[in-house]
Amino acid sequence: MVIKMALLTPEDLKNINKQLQEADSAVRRVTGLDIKGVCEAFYGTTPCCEKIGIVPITSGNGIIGNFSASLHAITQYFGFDSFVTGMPDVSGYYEAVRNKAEIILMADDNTFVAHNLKNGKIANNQLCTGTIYAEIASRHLKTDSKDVLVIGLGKVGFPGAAHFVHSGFNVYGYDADKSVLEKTVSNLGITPFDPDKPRKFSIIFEATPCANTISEAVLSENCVISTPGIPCAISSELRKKYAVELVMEPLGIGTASMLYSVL
Ligand code: NAI
Ligand code: PYL
Ligand code: MG
Repeated sequence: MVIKMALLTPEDLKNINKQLQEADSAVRRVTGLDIKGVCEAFYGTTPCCEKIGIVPITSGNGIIGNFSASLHAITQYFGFDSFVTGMPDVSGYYEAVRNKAEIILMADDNTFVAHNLKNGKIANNQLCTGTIYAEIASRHLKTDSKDVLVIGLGKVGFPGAAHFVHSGFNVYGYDADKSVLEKTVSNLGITPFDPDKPRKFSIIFEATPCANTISEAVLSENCVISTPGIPCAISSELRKKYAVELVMEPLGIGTASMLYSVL
């Protein structure tokens, strides 16, 4: 069975440096640490001049404009030495290893990996993205509440929900697919959230490929919404009305999480 993944567009990745800087500021306001700081604290690792080879992959839907260039910009932003190979696919992989890459970054339509060739560790983007966005939200400095709403329990949302559970949060979960919700309730022991009986949350995590999945009824003033989901889960009107602190960025936070996890 082929598992389909929501694909980025070149448009999503426009001005990636600016998007990263804004996300870094939001993460600092929420947690007191920047993205790097959260990754270092969570994984207990620090980079040590690792060289990263980024390999464009042409299979399936093929090259996404700005994807490799964005990974180059992201890895440089976090202080890594990195390069994009001239050739794609297996030839690119060969080129990366010949040019002394220690970590390989590459993605097809279903799987985006970071593979550390020195220590053998390998990271998956969906797992690392869900985990780090949950970790950021769980560090929200301005709330004592241990209740969190998770919307979207798929490949990114499930590990996010699992991370909240393992960190001692009371997790309320919702997925538009009833069978996914039931499976997650049974696997993680979370509480199913009923949109017809809403309540307010100060921490919300969202991982769906849909817009406007967060209704006004669940928002509290100054709540944190940590969301890798694209497009944005909340309208700009609601965001302003409730002074929502939004942590959202299309590629860099998840990539940082992958890299720190394989160091
Ligand atoms: P997935 O397809 O595995 O899971 C999405 C889940 O959302 C599904 O279970 C689906 O039933 C549910 N869903 C859809 N519409 C919903 C709605 N209106 N309300 C509640 N649940 C709804 O997708 P995956 O891989 O978990 O990705 C989720 C999103 O995260 C996508 O937009 C993807 O592009 C994005 N993503 C972002 C990354 C980043 O670094 N910012 C990294 C990886 C993925
Ligand atoms: C990693 C992202 C986050 C959301 N969706 C995921 C996605 O778009 N994956 C596909 C990546 C394909 C890259 C393409 C290239 O340009 O090398 N094969
Ligand atoms: Mg990201």
